[in-house]
Amino acid sequence: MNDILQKELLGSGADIVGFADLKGFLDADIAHLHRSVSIGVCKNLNEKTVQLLTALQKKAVKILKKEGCKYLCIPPDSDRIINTFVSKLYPLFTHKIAATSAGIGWIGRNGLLINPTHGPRLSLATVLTDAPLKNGTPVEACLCGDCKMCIDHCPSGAITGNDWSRKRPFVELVRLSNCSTHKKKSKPVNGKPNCGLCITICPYGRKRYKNEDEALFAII
Ligand code: B12
Repeated sequence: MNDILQKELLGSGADIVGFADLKGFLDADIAHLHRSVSIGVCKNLNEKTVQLLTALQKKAVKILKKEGCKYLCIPPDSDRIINTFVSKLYPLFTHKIAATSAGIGWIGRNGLLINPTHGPRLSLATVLTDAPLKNGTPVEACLCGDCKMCIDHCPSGAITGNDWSRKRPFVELVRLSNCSTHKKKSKPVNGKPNCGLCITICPYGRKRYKNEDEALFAII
């Protein structure tokens, strides 16, 4: 079933698809759905991207349903769908757990999933299921090496410099109050607070800007 899902999702706009077994990492009420399909699109997280990810989840569900499998779609994001049943689902599960477990990437110093090709530019969604999927190989540790660009350029000093690993997955990477306070002060995008410098500056997957100076010049 991996191949069918992969072909359908990649052919419908996904940039990456991965599979994992999350046995032992899920709350009791969803523990029976311990296989995951991670879907990534290399696009900024905005309403259009959320729509695309939701459509891709529906494509996956169609295939899983046809095979008689159970499923649960974890919504891509939270605040764009306030007061719906779906908005209550996102805290159940964070997409990064499925993505690192599927081998899609590691958690970088900027707190984001980093894929070698797309860098931190993937927006993510997950479908949990009981389907008999083959798993990818989990990524065990941060592969940012000596790079400190996101630490040096974060305008709110939010990035702690700690390294993520599967053994210490919840070590503090980003001081969330610094990040949120700065985002509220910065120029809104589509009416929402935004920053994203820790994405733009990351050398992994940086296509638009050739180097650090060019990326910074575009932001300031
Ligand atoms: C709430 C939220 C926020 C909050 C708080 C973030 C937080 N860390 O708590 C705020 C508003 C600050 C925020 C900011 C941003 N967010 Co946000 N956010 C979310 C949301 C809705 C829930 C995250 C959550 O519950 N976090 C709780 C903490 C504990 O978990 P976590 O940091 O997400 O992930 C940890 C675990 O997954 C763990 N882990 C990883 N692998 C494994 C494996 C195992 C076995 C285990 C046990 C654990 C583990 O390591 C991670 C780091 O500690 C998710 C969507 C979702 N459901 O995942 C998007 C999400 C995390 N956000 C996202 C994005 C893009 C952003 C912004 C870039 C938006 C912007 N343009 O500014 C910034 C990034 C700031 C930064 N550098 O972190 C993307 C990240 C994509 C990526 N490539 O990583 C997500 C996944 C949304 C999406 N659908 O793509 N966000």
